[in-house]
Amino acid sequence: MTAAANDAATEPSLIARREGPAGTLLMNRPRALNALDQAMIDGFGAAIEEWKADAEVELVVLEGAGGKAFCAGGDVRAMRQAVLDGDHDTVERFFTTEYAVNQGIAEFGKPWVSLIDGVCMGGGLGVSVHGSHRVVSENALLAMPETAIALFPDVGTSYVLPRLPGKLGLWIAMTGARLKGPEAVEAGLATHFVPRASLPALREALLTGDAGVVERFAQPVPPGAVAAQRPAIDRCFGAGSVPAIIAALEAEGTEWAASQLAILRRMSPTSLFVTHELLARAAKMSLRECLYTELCLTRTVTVHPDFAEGVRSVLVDKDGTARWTPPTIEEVQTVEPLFG
Ligand code: QUE
Repeated sequence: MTAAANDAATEPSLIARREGPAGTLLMNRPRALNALDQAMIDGFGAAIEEWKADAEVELVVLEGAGGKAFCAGGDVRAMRQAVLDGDHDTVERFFTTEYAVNQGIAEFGKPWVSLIDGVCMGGGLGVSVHGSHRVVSENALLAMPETAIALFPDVGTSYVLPRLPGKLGLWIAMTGARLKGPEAVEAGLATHFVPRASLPALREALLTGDAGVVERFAQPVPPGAVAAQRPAIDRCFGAGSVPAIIAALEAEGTEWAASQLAILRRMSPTSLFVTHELLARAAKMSLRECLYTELCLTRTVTVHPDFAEGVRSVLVDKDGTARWTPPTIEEVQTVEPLFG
């Protein structure tokens, strides 16, 4: 089985293979940091359906091509263009099928082993974090940076993030904090740390069909930056509302708090409120309910002017000067209607 064709129509953008008892998936759009396009999503859906039912497939190994990225997210540039073109069917199809893949991975029932060696953001977390094994190297960089483009933590991370220790998840969701491999293990987003140099040997060992080999390659992670900031993160991000978090960070008076304030002031104000409310609701919901809530939000949030403007400023013009509507946290009234 192979997946759908990529832009160049030469190699598929998701390469699916059977290698003995393993199903292997290679995300293969290295020039776009393996960002997920519709063809890749469709390829994931087909592989999950086929391999879940095939008793000869004992596990799945997922990797990113090109040595730089695991997967930078979804093809949000294409989504922005579809929104501007009024092509809402394309947007609806993308998120519906992407979230079905996230649910399918959670329900796969066999080891789903992601080898994360490079950037893993947004949709990249969606195709890894619901699986059983999230292996990270020292080269891994994990983040949910959606508030920078006026989205929100989706792909089922609204389920995952509130279940991390303390207020780590809300901090990650609001600030888009980038966690290095060991920090991601510390936070609970990743499960195993394996040095990059050992990944080819780990991959080879996984092709025996035994996911238990991961334990033999994994190295302990010393408590680091995340543990050091935990008390301040919990204190400030547990304040109960976006304005209260801002006030708590201002009261903190540390260099760390000042840097977090500067980051939050650059994000879409509306998106910060949506994210805070979503994670509060999601803490009490199943993954399926979270994905449904996320899908409802995509329908309203992608037509809010901040989405096209955020993608423009971060990924199209790359000027980093988004003009948000409303422009400040203080001017946000309510985000309740966006939840439908
Ligand atoms: C926030 C995001 C994304 C992002 C940057 C953000 C995102 C995403 C990409 C991305 C990066 C490189 C690519 C590409 C997309 O960047 O979701 O096609 O080549 O997919 O600050 O949410």
